[in-house]
Amino acid sequence: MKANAADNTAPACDGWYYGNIIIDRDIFGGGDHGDYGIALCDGKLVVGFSVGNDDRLLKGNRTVTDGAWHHIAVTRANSGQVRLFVDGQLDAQMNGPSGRIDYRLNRDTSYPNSDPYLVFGAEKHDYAGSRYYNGLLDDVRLSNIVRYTGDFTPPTAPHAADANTVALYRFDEGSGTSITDSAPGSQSPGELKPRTGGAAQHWSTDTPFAGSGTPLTPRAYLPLILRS
Ligand SMILES: [Ca+2]
Ligand SMILES: [Ca+2]
Repeated sequence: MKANAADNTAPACDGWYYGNIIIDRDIFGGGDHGDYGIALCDGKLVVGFSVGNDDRLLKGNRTVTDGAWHHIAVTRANSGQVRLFVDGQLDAQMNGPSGRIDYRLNRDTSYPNSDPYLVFGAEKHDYAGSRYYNGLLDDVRLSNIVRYTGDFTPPTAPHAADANTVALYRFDEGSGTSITDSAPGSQSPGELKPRTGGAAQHWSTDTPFAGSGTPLTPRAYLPLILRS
């Protein structure tokens, strides 16, 4: 991620949904298996996750809205342990509710156009007063293992699409509204939902990796389920 403080002005918060939202995997109302989100509050990352009515928030310590690229990693184990790493350094950790927080496939929902989706750079329901992340994202990887348990050297090249990668968004398209999933099987392609004015404003040539293509100023809807 790369963001400026002046573009992300949410104050300190006690819920990720009050921040400048980077990743929104909310379910309208109670979380079913669970729901989660990542946002910026007072220039720091917050990671929220809930199982049933147990709603928790991990608050980061480092200010990341300094206009520089940062490698961000969030891990969650089935035990409920959550860790946040900024540039390979442990920034915050906590133990929360255990159990799965993924989307329960084929569940009944009154919100089929939002509940099943992983949304980047927006509050998925466009809730009145909500704030969206206003910055760059590149090379977003979702994995089915805990990648990091301690400090690590952040990658200097795009993430590998290995067997534990369940979705990988390179954002190398550079134009248009189709978002490729570079994970094996490419099961979760996304769609850019541009603001008024069109898709071009969401693309940038700025990237943390030399020669790795184009990151996205995000406002994309990325499904984590296959749509028939
Ligand atoms: Ca919810
Ligand atoms: Ca890229």
